[in-house]
Amino acid sequence: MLTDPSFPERLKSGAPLLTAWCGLPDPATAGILAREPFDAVVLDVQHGSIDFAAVLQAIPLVVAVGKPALVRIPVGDFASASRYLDAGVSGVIAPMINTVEDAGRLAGFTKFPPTGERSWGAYGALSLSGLEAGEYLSKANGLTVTFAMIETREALAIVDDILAVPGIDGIFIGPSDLSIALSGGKGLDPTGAEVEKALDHALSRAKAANKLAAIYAVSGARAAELARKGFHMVSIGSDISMLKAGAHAALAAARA
Ligand code: 3PY
Ligand code: MG
Repeated sequence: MLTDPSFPERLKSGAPLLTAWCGLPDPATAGILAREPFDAVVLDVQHGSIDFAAVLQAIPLVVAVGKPALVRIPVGDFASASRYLDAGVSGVIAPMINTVEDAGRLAGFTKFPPTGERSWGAYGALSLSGLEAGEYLSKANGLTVTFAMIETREALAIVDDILAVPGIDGIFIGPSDLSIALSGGKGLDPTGAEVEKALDHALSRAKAANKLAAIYAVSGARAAELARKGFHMVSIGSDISMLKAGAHAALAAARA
């Protein structure tokens, strides 16, 4: 099984894609969730305990099921974005993109010239895509998606400028950090009214720019609401939250 070359097109044209969200350090977790009916799997290196070596093992486990693997990199670690793309991820999600310069650096590390300055060495991606080197080079910018996370007041204020950066395929909204920013640090309310207004605005600006809009959902029910709004991709909960929910449900049933 090879990486899915239709992922960027499917994001643009089809029903909203739903992704798993993995932070646990064992790559097998991503392999297990990939076999559930998610459309893709995100490996969270920003807040998860999964590291570079484990992501490199997780990618082929996800691709083996015919699904795209994406990675969320740590804040400002743009060089790692190139390394994950070299290993075969189909998308990069970069947190805290607060300036046009941040967005330019992200695009620079994720897209080959003339759009960016990604350096050659896509050895994992070559075997997982089945493409010859020259073919991969000519197609790679369109085979992978680069998401800039919008999760601060600064980012919201310049969302049009971030969307306009060549090589930025779309935005990914972080509703928890956005709620902290919008409340001036007073609270965490990812489904509150202020966040709702902000995410509606960002979604409409992404659509106006003909770019992608993705978002994180705290639960399946919340993911359904966000998918109905028209987001192209919605990430649901996390491996840990699903493990805990499954344990709670089993114990509640056992003790009923
Ligand atoms: C946020 O909600 O801030 C995120 O980064 C999604 O996990
Ligand atoms: Mg965040």
